[in-house]
Amino acid sequence: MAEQIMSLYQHFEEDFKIGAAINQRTMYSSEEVIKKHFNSLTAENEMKFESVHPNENEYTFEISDKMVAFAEKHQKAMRGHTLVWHNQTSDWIFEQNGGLVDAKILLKRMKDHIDTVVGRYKSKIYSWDVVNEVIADEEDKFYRDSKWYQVLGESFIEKAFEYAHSADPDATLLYNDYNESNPAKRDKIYQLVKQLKEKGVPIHGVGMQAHWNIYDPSLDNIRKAIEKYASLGIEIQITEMDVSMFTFNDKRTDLTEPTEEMEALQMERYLQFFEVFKEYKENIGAVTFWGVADDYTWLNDFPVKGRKNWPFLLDENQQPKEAMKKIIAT
Ligand code: HAH
Repeated sequence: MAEQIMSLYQHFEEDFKIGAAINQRTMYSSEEVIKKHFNSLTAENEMKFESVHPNENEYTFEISDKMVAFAEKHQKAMRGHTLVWHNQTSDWIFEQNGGLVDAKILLKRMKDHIDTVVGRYKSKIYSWDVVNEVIADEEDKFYRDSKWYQVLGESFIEKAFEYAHSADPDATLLYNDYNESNPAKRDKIYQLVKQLKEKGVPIHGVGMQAHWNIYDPSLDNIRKAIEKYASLGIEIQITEMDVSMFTFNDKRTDLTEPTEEMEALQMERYLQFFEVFKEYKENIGAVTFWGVADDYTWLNDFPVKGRKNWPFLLDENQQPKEAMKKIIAT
């Protein structure tokens, strides 16, 4: 008989939700471990702009509806990802008469999108990643140079939050980004959210994507980022956590399984992360992994196509790793 282990989400029930990103395949292939270990779900791709709104007058909700029904059936909370982003967004929204769309029309299209998507899942989705990744990675630059920014300037950010809030006044609305623990980027994210709050924009929190690895970022920088965001009196969610076995610049492709050293480091890091999350449980509403188990992760194609990675607490056989057992035992 398989060894019994307590549930990860039940272990943290008093602290924060434990989430997983699911897709059309993993929601079925991992159904049992999802039921057992997670109480919050995010669609990995299926609610993104290009998935639900391929043409101006065409919304495609078949798959996202299935996911919401799956969450309801298993009594899991559901997060929404994502409304306004520079990636995986249909080209038509930025086009008009063969050129770049004008500001008024782009804003109207954005409003229609947000009204329709947020409205459809009103009271079924507890929190939305309203705006994703608008801060630049370059230290000397504040905003990312996206089509949203080119056409609307920074104003699209507050508009997105206002539209989302009127479509579902009860949803927790987040600004979501990666490299969120890097001090320079952290300070820009902080400035952005602070300015929005001061203007009275309905933003309720920061999503720290947490695409981390077994070496970076340092625990100290993670702690400082959480502290800084928390000082704004907003909610923090860890929205897309994974702990890669490789640093971002390590492009090696020779491994068919993780080394023992990698596994040991990953365990140590996971234990430290969850200790910090516990410390800040008053500020943290949910900790979501960007997948379920090591049998599927987007990192198998990013940043190196076709390279295996093992970033989660459940292994390739969807069995708990030592790290998971230790987390549950503490
Ligand atoms: C995230 N970006 C996105 O929010 C998520 O929607 C996607 O499925 C995976 C990761 C992280 C990211 C990126 O898109 C490009 C470079 C670095 C990090």
